[in-house]
Amino acid sequence: MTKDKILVSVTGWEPSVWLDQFRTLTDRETVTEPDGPNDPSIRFAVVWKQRPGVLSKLPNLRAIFSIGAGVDHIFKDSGVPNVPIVRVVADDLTMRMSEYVVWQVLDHFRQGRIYRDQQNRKIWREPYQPAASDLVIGIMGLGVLGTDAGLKLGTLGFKVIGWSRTEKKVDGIACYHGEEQLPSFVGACDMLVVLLPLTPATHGIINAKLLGHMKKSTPIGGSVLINAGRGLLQVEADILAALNSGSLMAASLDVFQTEPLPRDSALWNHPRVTVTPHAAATSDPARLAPIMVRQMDEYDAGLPLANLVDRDAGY
Ligand code: NDP
Ligand code: OXD
Repeated sequence: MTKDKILVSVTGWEPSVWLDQFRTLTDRETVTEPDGPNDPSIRFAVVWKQRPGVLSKLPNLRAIFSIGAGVDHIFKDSGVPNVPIVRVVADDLTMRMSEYVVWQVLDHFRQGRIYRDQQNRKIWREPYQPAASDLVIGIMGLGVLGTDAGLKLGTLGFKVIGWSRTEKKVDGIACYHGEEQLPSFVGACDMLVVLLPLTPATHGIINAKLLGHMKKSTPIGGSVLINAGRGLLQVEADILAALNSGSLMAASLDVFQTEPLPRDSALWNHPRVTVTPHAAATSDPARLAPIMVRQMDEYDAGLPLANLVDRDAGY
């Protein structure tokens, strides 16, 4: 009898970093390709931008695990079978994202750009510094990551508001929801932090129209955009136009329409843009593989899977 297998299809990753973890955690065989079409022994797939079609003919596939919190990478492949899809919800990932958000918010709030420029020019001057409670930080996407980041910003004294698809109640965060409330939500923010998933409904949502709702003047001078959700949420030409017209003061972008960010993108050298290479919250195999194996074991024992993706909503 052949052993049950885990298929690992992770474009952009060195597969061995995942395979090595699974091999220490489970007796299931771990492979990077099925043993021919219709391989009956593959029970679970662990994926990041899986090879297109690789999942389509696996008769005994029980569930797909995304190694990221986002699952848009899975749906780029039209051959995804109708089995449960589990996404990452893990304290480690959440903490990393909250660190990124707090880091960027504090850098803009505490005038990091101005101080770096002053130091380069040996200028000793203290710019006006408002209090955290003077600023409204808006979290666009009040899910697992957005809620944690928002609550942590709240403990630092910022006023925090959030926007989601469905109505929510979160202590300490004033909640908005739905398309209708989007303009008033954006209009109330001094900094906008985007932690939305990429779905047909959110594709290109950070565009000239949305940026046009942002405040022209804020306690730190102007509005700030921070996007660590997905690059295709944003229209980069519109962000550059808003930065250049002054209607957006600064931006921190971790994700881009095309990744890696093309060398000729004007975002690289823009003096008011901070670029990080889709690194806000990395998926650490040593921390995430044990969670996946536990879920596989529980599912095989008849327990339900947690953190399932709603295919209709796309996240
Ligand atoms: P969740 O699914 O927990 O939260 C998503 C949030 O977005 C929810 O509040 C949801 O609303 C809201 N949302 C979805 N669609 C819409 C819509 N059409 N209108 C308004 N709100 C909407 O996801 P996570 O918080 O775990 O992750 C968010 C995203 O962060 C991931 O999808 C991924 O793209 C990105 N990410 C980026 C990383 C990086 O390193 N840059 C690392 C990890 C994740 P509702 O609450 O009503 O469902
Ligand atoms: C994710 C990511 O979705 O790393 O987790 O982008």
